[in-house]
Amino acid sequence: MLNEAFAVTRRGFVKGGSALGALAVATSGLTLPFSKKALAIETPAKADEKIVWSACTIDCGSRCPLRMHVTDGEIKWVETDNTGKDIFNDHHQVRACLRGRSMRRRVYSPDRIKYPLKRVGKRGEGKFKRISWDEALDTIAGSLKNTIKEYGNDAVYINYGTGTLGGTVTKSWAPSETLIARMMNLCGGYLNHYGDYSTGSYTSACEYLYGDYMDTNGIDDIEHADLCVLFGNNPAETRMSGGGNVHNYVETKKKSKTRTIIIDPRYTDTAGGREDQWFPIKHGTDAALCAAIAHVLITENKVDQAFLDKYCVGYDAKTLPASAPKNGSYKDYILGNGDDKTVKTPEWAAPITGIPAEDIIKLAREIGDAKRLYLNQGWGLQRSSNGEQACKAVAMVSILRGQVGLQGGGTGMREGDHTYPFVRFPTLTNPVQASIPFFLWTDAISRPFDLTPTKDGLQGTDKLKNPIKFIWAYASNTLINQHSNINRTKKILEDDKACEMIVVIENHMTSSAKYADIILPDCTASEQSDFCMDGAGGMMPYFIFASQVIEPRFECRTIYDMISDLAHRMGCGKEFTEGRTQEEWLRWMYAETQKQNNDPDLPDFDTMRKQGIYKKQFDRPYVALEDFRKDPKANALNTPSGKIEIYSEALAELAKTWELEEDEHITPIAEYRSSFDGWDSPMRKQYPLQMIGFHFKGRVHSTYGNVELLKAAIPQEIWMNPIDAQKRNIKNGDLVEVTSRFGTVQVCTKVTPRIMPGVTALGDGAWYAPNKKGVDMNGALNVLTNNRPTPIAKASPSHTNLVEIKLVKSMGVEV
Ligand SMILES: Nc1nc2c(c(=O)[nH]1)N[C@H]1C(S)=C(S)[C@@H](COP(=O)(O)OP(=O)(O)OC[C@H]3O[C@@H](n4cnc5c(=O)[nH]c(N)nc54)[C@H](O)[C@@H]3O)O[C@H]1N2
Ligand SMILES: Nc1nc2c(c(=O)[nH]1)N[C@H]1C(S)=C(S)[C@@H](COP(=O)(O)OP(=O)(O)OC[C@H]3O[C@@H](n4cnc5c(=O)[nH]c(N)nc54)[C@H](O)[C@@H]3O)O[C@H]1N2
Ligand code: SF4
Ligand SMILES: [Mo]
Repeated sequence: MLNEAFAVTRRGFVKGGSALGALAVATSGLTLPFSKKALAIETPAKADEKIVWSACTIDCGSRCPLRMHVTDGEIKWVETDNTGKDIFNDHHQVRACLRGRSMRRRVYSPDRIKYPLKRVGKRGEGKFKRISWDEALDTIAGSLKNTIKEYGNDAVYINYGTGTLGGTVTKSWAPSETLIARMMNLCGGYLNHYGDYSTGSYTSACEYLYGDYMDTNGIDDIEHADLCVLFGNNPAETRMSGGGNVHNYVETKKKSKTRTIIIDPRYTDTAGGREDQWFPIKHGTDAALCAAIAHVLITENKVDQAFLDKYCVGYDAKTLPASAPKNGSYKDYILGNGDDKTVKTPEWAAPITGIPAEDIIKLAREIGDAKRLYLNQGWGLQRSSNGEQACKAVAMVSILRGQVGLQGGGTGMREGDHTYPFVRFPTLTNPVQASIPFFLWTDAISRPFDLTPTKDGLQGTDKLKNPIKFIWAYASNTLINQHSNINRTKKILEDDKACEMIVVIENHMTSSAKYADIILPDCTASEQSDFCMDGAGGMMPYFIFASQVIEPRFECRTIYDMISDLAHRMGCGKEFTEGRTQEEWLRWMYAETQKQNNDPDLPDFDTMRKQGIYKKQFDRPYVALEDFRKDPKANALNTPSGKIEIYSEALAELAKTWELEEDEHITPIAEYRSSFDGWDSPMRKQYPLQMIGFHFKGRVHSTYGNVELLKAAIPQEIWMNPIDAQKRNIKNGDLVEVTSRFGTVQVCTKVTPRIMPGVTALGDGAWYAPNKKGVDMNGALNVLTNNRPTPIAKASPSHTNLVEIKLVKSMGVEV
């Protein structure tokens, strides 16, 4: 399968968790000498206080150091990075956001799981009794051995979870890079999954177009561009902190004044007065907008023909593969010579996108006139029922303009960053080949033997041999809260004859934890030491040494400790630990990193521990595919042709052989086709409003979602345009009921012209809290979402939703 051939994942590391593989990722650009004297401006500790470096390791796309002030063994307050000169891109400070600074409130939360727990009521009821660690681990080992004996290793599944993505020992994502995977691999393996909630459709689109997961130039590269266009990308919420890309964006924008255009159904915080223009667009229609832009570029002679001829396949007849129909090129599609006989004019795109034709023409001309175009897409538009085509269509604009591999240009994908290679915990190889799409894990419980490669994207096997019988959920709330269509998932999990054992390893009593058979109480990042990284750092990659700040609370144990103990019960304890403690593994990883990076600036282990953070400063923004641009033969892409596949024969083959529904489309070039639950769906009669989700500054998914102070400061609200609100007699702040065909939630409104009419938006990750009738009272997004996967990647279309909204209680005011 094509997906299997590609090695680099979205966060820059090689699939399969090979420690050495991490080093294979190239970094580009020059490094500046690191000033070893980037000394801390010490906040003086009080006499009885100590300050310990820690970190926030949640998956927000950034990574922040925290400096914990501890008195009498208790964290009293939290500050952040205070090292360096605080000059942008001169080892600048990596300042944590409000979430990280409220870490203390998570460590001491009343929701903390204190002891190992065993379910006593029905599954999902949330009734547990305290048991000893020995009983918990014996039960798990017994169940695991039984599952493997009765069914096989492929009946064991490690669910997706990103709660501690930023750790190394504690790393929870990718599942194949966890300590659970290491232990399972020593016991014969587990059922794989491919793809992820973050970038499922995006990754698939990249693989067919560019041959691998692909990013674009650093966002700080707008400095070298004449024009910046951001499609569905909102770093002000999704890449926060002083190390994150919002900082890089804002500082570079201040310096360069590069004209910036935001394309998003919402007027985002990234726009926030800094943008030059905002184009509100109907969700799921970016491919139509991009086709119309392409029409203007082609008819006004603004495409880079030499680039298209040399680096690409299928733009026009010249480079169209022999297997393609004569009128099958991208140019044919745009000019109306394709099978649909439709010319993709701005007038054609206007009613689809909601953007007037004259605005599309103006935008296309600006794009056509920019010598360097920094065009970048977030992952919002790919979380749609036609997400794969939207991604590819957006990238086409950069490709038509010949921007790939140039400083100030880019591939049209999401921003990348310089990285600092760090050797990881080796998690070994999974002997099991079978792999399901990440989004179909519930189907692998409820209808495992129906799943096929051509209908459901099964890989590595033609048929599953077993249903999922045993689930590991480590630092994951995707059992319930974060997976689409909660009401459906609940029913599947409630049957404990189907999936027989669910083990949740958590800090807090989440909605997913309530569906566990055994819960293991984990240490937080504050209760153990680890190296922390994997945040987007722009021109300044860095890593953090988080030291143990306080003793483990209650009976919590570290993941290394508990899985080592379990490995002994499974008969592979020695192989699992290799005789090392957690501290010794940290020393091992650091020594390997020192050896392989050969970086004279890296301090020794003990100095690193004291120093807390190590920053590497590059002198120019990261450029994606720079080598390919310089020499496309020597640095051929991983596509079958080695070139950018505007026309993909692999996709043409899928279109012919895969089983698709009427409203699903696979096309070898980037076409616009609407899909299920789209803006033109017949369902809109009943559910007239589109509802997108978005990643929200108040939380990272569900994490931090139980911090009362954050909830009060940044309340959960559904965004509605005043026109839609007035029609329903709804005012700003009113309590409303939002209903899709999958469920109902209650939430307050934010009535605002910051969202276009016909579209509404709800932040992802509020904690699921159903009342007796099953209506969620917290605005939990996944009560409303569809579990039907996208056509190619079989990924989550979770921003594509149709809803109706009605007033429950008038509490608001006119705006
Ligand atoms: N509708 C809709 N659904 C979505 C999305 C969307 O946009 N819309 N986004 C999707 C995306 S992109 C993602 S990545 C997923 C994220 O889904 P998840 O990976 O489930 O992310 P979180 O909800 O943050 O859950 C992480 C869990 O880790 C726990 N945790 C934190 N720190 C620790 C620790 O130190 N140890 C342990 N054991 N646990 C810890 C937290 O308490 C939390 O329960 O959600 C997906 N779901
Ligand atoms: N604070 C915070 N930060 C986070 C997270 C979080 O939960 N909270 N989650 C982290 C994770 S795991 C991930 S994967 C990333 C997610 O990063 P993204 O996927 O990029 O974030 P989203 O907010 O889902 O989408 C980005 C924007 O796309 C817009 N959008 C939606 N549909 C469309 C469309 O059809 N067309 C266009 N043009 N725009 C559209 C949304 O309004 C939103 O502003 O964020 C990470 N950062
Ligand atoms: S949530 Fe993200 S930006 Fe905020 S402190 Fe944690 S790592 Fe930093
Ligand atoms: Mo994500």
